[in-house]
Amino acid sequence: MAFAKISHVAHYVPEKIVTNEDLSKIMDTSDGWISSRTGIRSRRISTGQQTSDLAIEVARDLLAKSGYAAEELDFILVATITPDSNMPSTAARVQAALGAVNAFAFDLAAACSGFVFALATAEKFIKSGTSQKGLVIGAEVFSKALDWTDRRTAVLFGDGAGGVLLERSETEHFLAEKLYTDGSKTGLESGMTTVANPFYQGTDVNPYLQMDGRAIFDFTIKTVSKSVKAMIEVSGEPDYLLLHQANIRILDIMAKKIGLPREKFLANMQHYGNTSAASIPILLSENVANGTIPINGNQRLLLSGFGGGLTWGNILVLM
Ligand code: 4VN
Repeated sequence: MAFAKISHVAHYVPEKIVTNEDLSKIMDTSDGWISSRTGIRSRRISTGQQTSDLAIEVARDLLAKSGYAAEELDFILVATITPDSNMPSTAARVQAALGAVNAFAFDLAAACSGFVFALATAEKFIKSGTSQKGLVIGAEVFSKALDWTDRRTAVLFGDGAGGVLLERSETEHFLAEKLYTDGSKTGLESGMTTVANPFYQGTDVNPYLQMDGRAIFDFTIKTVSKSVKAMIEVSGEPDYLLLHQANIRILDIMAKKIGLPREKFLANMQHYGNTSAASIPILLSENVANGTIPINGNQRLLLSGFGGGLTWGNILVLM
């Protein structure tokens, strides 16, 4: 029987920091409003770097930390809804940049749940015995999908990438997993970025992210809380919960609803905003780097992604 484990983590964010104060100069908003309603104080914004550029930085760091050669990788999965292009995939661009000639590579689109969905997928390649090791990366340049005249959405998101090296293990590290989708509620969050194509001319397709914030917020509180609680009831209490970083108030409310101490809910959206599929792996990587999460095989981490689709999903992993 083969098992999978996360052996290394890495993240990369663009250099440029855009504060709430900066945003208040280009739209009718304020630091007071953004930070009290969302917890976000600043975000990183790409100046010319594409999603694959961010993902390649993460991939190179994962290889450096592990000591593996690019040729040893069996797969590269990139979770993104802001790919450089649909074809080639962002993952194929990463594969080429690394020279990972033995790896198959593809993108996976599940919005803010993308990293959790991709990690669940990658684990199966290892568990089935068909793959030994590979990279799972969440990467977004969300700034290119935002309507910078819409203060309801533009202030919420940021750019960045994070990822893990997943490899074969003799013991079980994936303790529980459950993924969900409700495609009937897709209108709560949508976006379409390829309107330059004449096919879309004369249609009402909107190129920018649109979000019914209240509805997404309520869905998260009600449905995602319930799913996390259900996992904990069956599989036990985690040491830390790494939830998608959409809004700090979500963490406060979820902690109460689930009945766990708020300190167990890690947060970094203050510095990065909502980075969609990148938010959980950036959070994981930062907390490994600062010593909060030692990779010692004893840390029970509950990863919870939720967002557009609607999609949501939870993984309880031992790291
Ligand atoms: C989960 C959530 C959000 C989200 C929804 C709404 C929202 C984040 C609207 C109300 C506004 C403050 C900001 Cl909860 C987004 C995703 C998708 O990544 C997932 N912020 N807000 C206010 O207070 O008026």
